Amino acid sequence: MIMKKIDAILDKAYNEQILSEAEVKFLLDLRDKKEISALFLTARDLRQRYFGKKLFLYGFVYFSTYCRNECVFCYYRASNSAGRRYRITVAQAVESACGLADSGVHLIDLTMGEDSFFLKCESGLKKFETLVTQVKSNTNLPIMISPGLLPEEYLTVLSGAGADWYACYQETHNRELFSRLRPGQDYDRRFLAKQHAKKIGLLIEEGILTGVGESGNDIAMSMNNMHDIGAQQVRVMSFNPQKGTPMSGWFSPDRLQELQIIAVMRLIFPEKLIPASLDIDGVKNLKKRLDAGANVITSFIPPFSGLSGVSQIDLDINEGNRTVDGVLRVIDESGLEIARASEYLQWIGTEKKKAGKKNDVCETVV
Ligand code: SAM
Ligand code: MD0
Ligand code: SF4
Repeated sequence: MIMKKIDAILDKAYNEQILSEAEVKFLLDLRDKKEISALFLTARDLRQRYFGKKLFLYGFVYFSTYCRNECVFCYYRASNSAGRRYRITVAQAVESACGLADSGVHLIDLTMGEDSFFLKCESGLKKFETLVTQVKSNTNLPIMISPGLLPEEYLTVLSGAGADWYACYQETHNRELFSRLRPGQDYDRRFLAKQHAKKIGLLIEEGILTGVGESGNDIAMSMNNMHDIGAQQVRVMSFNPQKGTPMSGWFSPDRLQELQIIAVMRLIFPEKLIPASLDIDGVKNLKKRLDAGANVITSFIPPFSGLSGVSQIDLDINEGNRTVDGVLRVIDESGLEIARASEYLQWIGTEKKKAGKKNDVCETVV
């Protein structure tokens, strides 16, 4: 009986019909192994339809770990004296990014805490702009920026400097939970920044955390919001408790929850990018994330570069497991292969064109 219901919903998803909120919640609530396997299989089928066996890889350069914010889940929140702080130079960022480019990644993700050094004044913007220009011209790769909330002027300048993506995760689309997770931050400003980025031609990534007190309803609501904002990349990360933070005593959730969210995202957004992040468990569980339908591996970090992760500050980095060579076996075991650089460029080129056309239509209507 229940298998019939599951099959009906999965058939609907396979035929790319819109799933209702109740159906999304039903899939997220599955607990039986066989039933969950059916969900993952459909997710892989849909990934195959749009991406074949091809996987994209993202290098991660956390260039400043200083932050003015107090997100309760984050190791780098301003008041965490345990937090490992550094701000690298443009030359150091270029060196790490070039190493990542040589290793075969398709994109460089330039990430920082909300560091006042870059956000405070005109000279900060100039430095950020130089960083983007230099990393782009030296690696010849697409660039994602993940600097937290940025004013519109910054987005315009950094897009002009060559940034292709703006990543800024809401974490949840439940406003009350947002204000507990990101105290003192404005829900709307964070969401509007992404909308603005999209309007000026940047690709955007939206994301949620799981294991932070969200309900099934909240997750379903996030899927709707991700759909409405038209994010080209959508992610979920399992919460990892961090030393010295208000959530240090919380548990990290069972990974099945994240895997089911990845799979449901694939059903709802079959043609979008969905990461399997090395920043949650290192290389462990990477295969499970790929088996659930992810098609990007993120958070490659060069060993002994002094650079940190976010949720796992050092796990697997110096062991070389967060390198392209370190994950080859898993990619192979998953029956997948690394896409050519030109295939990634083609994907983002097509998405930018689609977004440009939609923006044109919106402007005509307005
Ligand atoms: N400072 C920028 C910002 O907050 O948008 C960029 C940093 S971004 C890499 C930080 C993201 O990592 C958060 O948005 C959150 O989704 C994730 N993250 C941070 N701390 C985490 C934790 N303890 N467990 C899991 N994910 C975490
Ligand atoms: C990751 N550590 O991909 C990175 C980071 C920011 N755009 C991404 C959270 O997991
Ligand atoms: Fe700062 Fe980003 Fe961490 Fe929040 S998640 S404390 S904005 S680095």
